[in-house]
Amino acid sequence: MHDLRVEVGYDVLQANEALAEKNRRLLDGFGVTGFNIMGAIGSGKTTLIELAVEKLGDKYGIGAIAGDIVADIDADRFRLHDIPTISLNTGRECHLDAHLVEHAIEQMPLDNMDILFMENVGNLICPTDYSLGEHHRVVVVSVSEGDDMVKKHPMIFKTCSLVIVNKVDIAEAVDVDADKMADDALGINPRIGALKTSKITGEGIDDWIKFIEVNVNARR
Ligand SMILES: Nc1nc2c(ncn2[C@@H]2O[C@H](COP(=O)(O)OP(=O)(O)OP(=O)(O)O)[C@@H](O)[C@H]2O)c(=O)[nH]1
Ligand SMILES: [Mg+2]
Repeated sequence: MHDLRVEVGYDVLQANEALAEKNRRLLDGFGVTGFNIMGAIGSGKTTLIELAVEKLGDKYGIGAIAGDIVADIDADRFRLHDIPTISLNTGRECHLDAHLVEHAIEQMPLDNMDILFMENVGNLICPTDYSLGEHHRVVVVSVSEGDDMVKKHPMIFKTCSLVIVNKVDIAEAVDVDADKMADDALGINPRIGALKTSKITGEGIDDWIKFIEVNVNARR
């Protein structure tokens, strides 16, 4: 019984990986760079995408997928920026998967896009094993989650090229060491890039924008 469960899980992940590869090839064909933005609930994923759209929207065609259990709240925030947006509600599932994203990108104007932000469901565990067809994986944590948050959820940090420690403007108020959170991520994955950011002070936002641009331009 136990073996059967393991095999089923493996098959599901294999099938997802095949679909993710199909999505990636589709994005490649249109020269679109995909970013899978993962992270804890309320850590600032939507905010960081909005800031990127504000700074890069004149220069690049940007589209967004808003993944949530229910509701269109994040999708509506993206739509306010006048970018093509698809809302994906997962129901009881705590992550997006390649099949959902396949249907979303079918509806997007890929020929007018350079960047696709895929905001995953707020969760540091479930999205880890499910590739969406992205080119880059970013994980957002914030100081308000406590400075042990990274060490408690090591797997997701192993799969990402960038960790963003957000809301550093309130680090002192919540008595959390943002540097420790970044160092913990580097301890888990020495190749990960680490940024500390704040929408309030603007700290690190230029580096976030630079990360996006460098990776988009590298694929042109
Ligand atoms: N103080 C502070 N608040 C922030 C910062 N970034 C985001 N917030 C606030 O944190 C709250 C959650 O931000 P969102 O961007 O919605 O977070 P999210 O990760 O998209 O949330 P979910 O999609 O619900 O998981 C909002 O009230 C933001 O205004 C920051 O740098 N500093
Ligand atoms: Mg959000």
